[in-house]
Amino acid sequence: MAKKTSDKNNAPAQQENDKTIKLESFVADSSGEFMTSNHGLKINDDQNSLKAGDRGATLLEDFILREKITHFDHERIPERVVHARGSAAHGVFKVYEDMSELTRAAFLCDPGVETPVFVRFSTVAGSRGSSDLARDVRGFAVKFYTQEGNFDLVGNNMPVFFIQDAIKFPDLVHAVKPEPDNEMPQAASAHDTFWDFISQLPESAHMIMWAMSDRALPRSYRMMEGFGVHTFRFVNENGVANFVKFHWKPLLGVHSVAWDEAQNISGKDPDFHRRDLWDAIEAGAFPEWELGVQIVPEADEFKFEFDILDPTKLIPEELVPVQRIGKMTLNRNTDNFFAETEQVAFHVGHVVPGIDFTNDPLLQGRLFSYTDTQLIRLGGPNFHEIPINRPVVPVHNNQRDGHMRQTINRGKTSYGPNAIGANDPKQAKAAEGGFVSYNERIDAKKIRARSRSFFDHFSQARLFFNSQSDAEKNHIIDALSFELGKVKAVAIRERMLALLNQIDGALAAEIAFALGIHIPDIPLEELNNSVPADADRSEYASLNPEGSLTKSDALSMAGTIKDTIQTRKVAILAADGVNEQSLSKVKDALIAEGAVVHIIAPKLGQIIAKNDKLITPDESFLTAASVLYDAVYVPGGGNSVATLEAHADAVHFLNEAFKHCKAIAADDEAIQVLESTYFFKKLPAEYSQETVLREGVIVSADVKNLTETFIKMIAMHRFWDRENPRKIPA
Ligand code: HDE
Repeated sequence: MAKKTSDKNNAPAQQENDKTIKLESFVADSSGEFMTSNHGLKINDDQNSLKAGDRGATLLEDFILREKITHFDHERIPERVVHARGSAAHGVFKVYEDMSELTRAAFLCDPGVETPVFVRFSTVAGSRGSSDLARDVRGFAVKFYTQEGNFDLVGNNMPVFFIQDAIKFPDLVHAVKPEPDNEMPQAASAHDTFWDFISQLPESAHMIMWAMSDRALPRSYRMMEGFGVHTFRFVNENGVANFVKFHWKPLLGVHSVAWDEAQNISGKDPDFHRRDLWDAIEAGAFPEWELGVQIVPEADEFKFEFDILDPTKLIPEELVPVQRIGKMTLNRNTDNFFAETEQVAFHVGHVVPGIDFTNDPLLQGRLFSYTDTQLIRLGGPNFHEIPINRPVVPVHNNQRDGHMRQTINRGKTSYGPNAIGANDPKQAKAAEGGFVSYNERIDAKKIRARSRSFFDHFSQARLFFNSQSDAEKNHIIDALSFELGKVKAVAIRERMLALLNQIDGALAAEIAFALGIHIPDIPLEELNNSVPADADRSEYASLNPEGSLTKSDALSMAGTIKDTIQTRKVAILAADGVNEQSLSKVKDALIAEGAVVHIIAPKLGQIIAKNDKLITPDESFLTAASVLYDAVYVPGGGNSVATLEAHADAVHFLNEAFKHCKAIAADDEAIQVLESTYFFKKLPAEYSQETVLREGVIVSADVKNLTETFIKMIAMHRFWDRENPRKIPA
């Protein structure tokens, strides 16, 4: 079987694994083949339908036309009701050490085992064709094809959720989706129905802080954390259970873009995240995450100030550290988007022995929803037979038939117990790998209710806000001011201010100022409107205790990994007459550090450098945009500098890069170009290297010094201090 290799930049081969080998048998490749009908008949004329005369009516007899058009008419399937917009890739996972003390899951017990994975990232609210850069939660769904069956870790890039009980999920989704009368706005929560719902539901407060934070605007899927959200259980060989929270920690750090930038990217390249993931894998820069776990012994279930079954709460890393237990690497792009990314069916209920559930009421509802939704989306009960969904281990049971059944089950018996078929397929004992549910004791009355232990709706929202850097706090304030500013009903804005006031008075005051209204005095007991008809409202009143932890560094992105420029995109602006030596030196140094470098010129074709060398630009100012890059460099060269200085798009490129707090470097010879920007005069006339570094802009006559400083600056990702004072040049 052919090994799939990457053809670009001598990148490492995109490796085979158990799953990709199995997928090969379903792959069709038409290279060098004759065209046939779906039934194998060779097609002679695919250009003309069968007609009565060359101008004549088309004949019903044309079975070839009918087959082709009919298939086309049925090409679409319903998009996912949530997480419709997604991108996926293949990869592998390996555990670092034997985890058998905690779990009997075989793929977590043997560091020698490499488990194939398929990972789909997504936005939540938008349709399939919507922009990647919507302000939204991101889905982070991982299918592990283990030797004990598939384990799906269907998580998000935020560790908590909007609601505490699955019964509210349809309401949440109806509220956030485009409004039903006019189907607006697309892929955005900034509208009345979303905030109307949220403003009645204080349990959403914590998640709202995450959703309004920079986490909702990832720079890349490759630079996001992932979270299982719910508390799950690990169960070991002896049946001993521990609670577990799952985390994914990206090795490139956690980084975001600015809101203004996100909105621009949505126009310039709505496929920005999809392209970024695809390009990185094609180039052999395989994205990596470490799998982390927080372990809580069963005996400690009630030791926290919050309920570990409440999905609006996280377990602060200060209280329970995250142990990194393995690494996932994505190393192969899909062959076919529909067959793989669209048809993949995740389900939180796909577990393996050693991993089990808790009574988190959101998780319990999800356990129903995921199979159910595939029945409509993928059209019937045999979606597990679609190649991407098949486990790598054989499937044997007495389930039969149904739409599009692929398996040809041999034998007379499709029931058990049976004697005719020697009772096969047989049940597996626990020791033989059979799944046995954790023996949790439940002794309770049947009741529709919410536990009082779920009613502290604000302390972790406050913990999150307090843990943010100043820049991150400003972004949250701006996001809420934007979103609530888009809300038309003043009463909704007011209710939201009352809610936010419970989180932090100064936060609410800033937003009230932006909205030009006062914070209404709604008592805490009256904030929760998610109350059963017969209930005493006071029983459903939110609580707002102080919380003993005031700050958790892990919740801020400020301290993330900032020592690599791997896969960062750097633009070099150049025109005829450019100084080729400095351009090439900087370019080579950036590439050596793993960055992706594009030369951008006034037009495509070739640039004639000052030393007469020909340089082929990757993009022109027409096809590129500042928002698609992480940093920009302007080399010297008299004519090039004069051209760029007079080129509105080149100056705009730099202005925008500065506005979005990106690293900027220029040769001393190119200083005129910077002088045409709005920001350069802001730098002290006598700039020292340190001052320049802090600002994220370096101008130097010494290419070596420039390159070293530039690389450090790019690794820092953004210079958010530059947002203050805020100027809008572009
Ligand atoms: Fe989902 N969710 N969800 N969800 N979810 C779906 O399943 C649902 C929730 C998540 O890339 C659907 O196959 C309910 C939390 C991801 O294919 C659907 C509830 C978390 C994906 C569904 C939740 C998620 C989905 C739609 C509340 C983070 C995309 C299509 C009880 C831990 C998977 C589909 C992919 C998809 C239901 C809440 C993550 C309708 C009822 C919490 C990443 O079944």
